[in-house]
Amino acid sequence: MSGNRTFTMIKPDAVEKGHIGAILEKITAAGFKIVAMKYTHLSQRDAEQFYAVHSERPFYGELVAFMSRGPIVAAILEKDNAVEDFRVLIGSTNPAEAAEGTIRKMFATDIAENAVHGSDSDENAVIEGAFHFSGREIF
Ligand code: YYY
Ligand code: MG
Repeated sequence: MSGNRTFTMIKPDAVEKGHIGAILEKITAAGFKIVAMKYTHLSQRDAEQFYAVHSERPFYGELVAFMSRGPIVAAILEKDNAVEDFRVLIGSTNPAEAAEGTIRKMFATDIAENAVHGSDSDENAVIEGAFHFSGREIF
């Protein structure tokens, strides 16, 4: 996974609201190929580990509780310039500031429950993909 892949999750709020299909449609219509995907549920411990980089931030406890409250879709996506292009497709962390037509603008609840995750670097895309998928699950 180098340069042309990113990692995403459809978060519990968007799953609860029935947006899985619409979000996957936006992702594939934007030219991303799904190379790995699963419907799964993070334990509290999983969420703590995945977001360990934010452990000192004031929202960490809420973030962990939110991300472990229900099932998610995890996926690895492939496209040229995947990390940067996917961040553009999802929009700003705060949906109130996200551009029209972005996934967060369309489907997010608020800054804490913002519908989707997108890796912020090629290095983190590899780490986050490996957190969820074994080599045999990536095609
Ligand atoms: O990469 P991105 O998801 O856009 O934002 P991060 O700054 O990495 O924060 C991760 C996650 O934490 C964010 O998607 C929602 C939550 N969060 C929050 O609840 N409140 C904030 N002020 C900032 C982030
Ligand atoms: Mg981030």
